[in-house]
Amino acid sequence: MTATATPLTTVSAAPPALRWTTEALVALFELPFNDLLFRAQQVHRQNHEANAIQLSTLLSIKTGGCSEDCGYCSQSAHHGEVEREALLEVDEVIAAAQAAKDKGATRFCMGAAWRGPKDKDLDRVTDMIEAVKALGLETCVTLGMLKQGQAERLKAAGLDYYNHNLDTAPEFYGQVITTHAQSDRFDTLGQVRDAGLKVCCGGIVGMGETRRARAALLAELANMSPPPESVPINQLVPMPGTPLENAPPLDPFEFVRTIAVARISMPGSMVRLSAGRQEMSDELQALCFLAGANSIFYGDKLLTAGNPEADRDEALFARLGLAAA
Ligand code: SAM
Ligand code: DTB
Ligand code: SF4
Repeated sequence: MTATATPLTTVSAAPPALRWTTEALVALFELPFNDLLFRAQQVHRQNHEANAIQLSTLLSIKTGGCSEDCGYCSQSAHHGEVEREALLEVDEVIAAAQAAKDKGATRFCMGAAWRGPKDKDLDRVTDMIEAVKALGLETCVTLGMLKQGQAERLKAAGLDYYNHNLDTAPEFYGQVITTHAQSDRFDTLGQVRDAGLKVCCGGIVGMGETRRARAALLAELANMSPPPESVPINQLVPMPGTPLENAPPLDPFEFVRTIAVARISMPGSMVRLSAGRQEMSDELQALCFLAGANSIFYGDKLLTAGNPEADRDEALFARLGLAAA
């Protein structure tokens, strides 16, 4: 196949939006590895500092017992095996955020195992956001699907980013999640945008999806108008007890290709090398940075899964001449 990968331009009110077809992104995936990485590096350097990495630290503020049946998630009541924990106290969150700041993180991301928050839950979450913001950190929350008015409440509390992933291609979504539809995710993303929040939206690879499905997910993300400011690319962490516990591992080069295609199709976005880093070698992570990843989750825990120790990341950054941004 010839690998032209030129985006289509839609006819609409100015400015014209760039649209990527799944086929164009499949063509990028099919380039020789070196050609793909060269293109990704060019786009990366035209749009970002070449050696800067943004650091976000995660905290699970409410763990387990979620009503949804996402096949990858340890926190689903349908199959998850993690110990449930009620919503944390604001003081516990402040302590964790201060520790993250002291280690060098610039953004603090709070995640809750909810289908969506109740208005009453948001009272405490907005207190958390105000307190974390007051420490001088950027704030991000991921709370599930939002109801009318909730995004505005989060914005008023000082929230910078809302994370809500599309997770996988539309054609694969129903094989992984049955308790909500991808269209529900778009509804929430629309509310987040309308409230003036920045969008963090990405997905998971390594769930047994095809290359075309990976390209279709990236096309959905790249065609959002505007594209998400932050795009987390998670490699499936196979969690015990979940339906995807035994998913066959993805070829590491295919993961690097996914990062490169995300970089090329979303030039201005921060692309985050997200879950799965603990299982990756330093060399594989270096290839991901070369492919255009310029953000990571930093700190020894994701939500329930492990993540590399800060010391290991600092040593890797020093060896690669990368600087925290
Ligand atoms: N409940 C909210 C939701 O689903 O949006 C927020 C928390 S949920 C755990 C946040 C994201 O974590 C999911 O959208 C998914 O992309 C990612 N995730 C969850 N489990 C994962 C796993 N085992 N491996 C990789 N990513 C995972
Ligand atoms: C995202 O895309 N990845 C993060 C964050 N957004 C909330 C979560 C990864 C979760 C990995 C599995 C776990 O820790 O349970
Ligand atoms: Fe619940 Fe989010 Fe896990 Fe799905 S990914 S089961 S919505 S916590």
